[in-house]
Amino acid sequence: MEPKQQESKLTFWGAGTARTLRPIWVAEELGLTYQLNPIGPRTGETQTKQYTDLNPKQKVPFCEDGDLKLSETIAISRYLISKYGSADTLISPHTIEERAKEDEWLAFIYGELDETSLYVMRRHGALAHIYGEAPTALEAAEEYVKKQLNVINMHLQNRDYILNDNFTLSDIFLITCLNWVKAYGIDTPNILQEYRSRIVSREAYIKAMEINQQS
Ligand SMILES: N[C@@H](CCC(=O)N[C@@H](CS)C(=O)NCC(=O)O)C(=O)O
Repeated sequence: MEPKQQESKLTFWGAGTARTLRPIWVAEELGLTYQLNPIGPRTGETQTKQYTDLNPKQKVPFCEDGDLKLSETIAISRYLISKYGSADTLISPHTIEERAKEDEWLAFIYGELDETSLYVMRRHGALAHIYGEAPTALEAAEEYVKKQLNVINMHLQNRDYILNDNFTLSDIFLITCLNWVKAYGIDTPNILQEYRSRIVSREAYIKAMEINQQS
């Protein structure tokens, strides 16, 4: 199947974080052409009037595709795949049941791993000067990360990817969190380390990492 035609000009805002990597990686998997404005969080670049008019949340990443303006990594990534994905690139699951399983994993990875634990570690670790010192929360969040990793570890015992045999958006979200886990030096079960090693050799990932580092 031919990749779907890209009609409008795609622009991303934001580079340099686990979250900004996601839309860039999706776009690379899909073979899209896009412009990147590699602004960073907490550099003042998200606080300008121009950017605040675009995204009142003053956060990255952000995506513009023609008239569509979109924030939130899950929404942006899903949109790109629904709009431009094909059987040769990345595709959303076909059936309602498969989509429900993808939702289940995305909600778990984003809700439990990213926001509830890794980002808590970031807020009260490297960003404690902004969000406050909270050593108990920091310690509890690390334990919480390990608990979630165990669940994923059990799930990946007999599978190559989160949704069985297909590389999907759930894997992109999980790898960006596993990179974060690695950077924090948190013990990671072997199965998850092997899973990560397999996926980070993808051409689109390597290219996206290079592009995301240009902040
Ligand atoms: N729920 C948002 C989170 C976005 C987010 O918090 N981005 C961080 C960088 S990773 C940011 O822009 N922080 C700046 C700030 O909090 O002021 C998403 O998934 O896109």
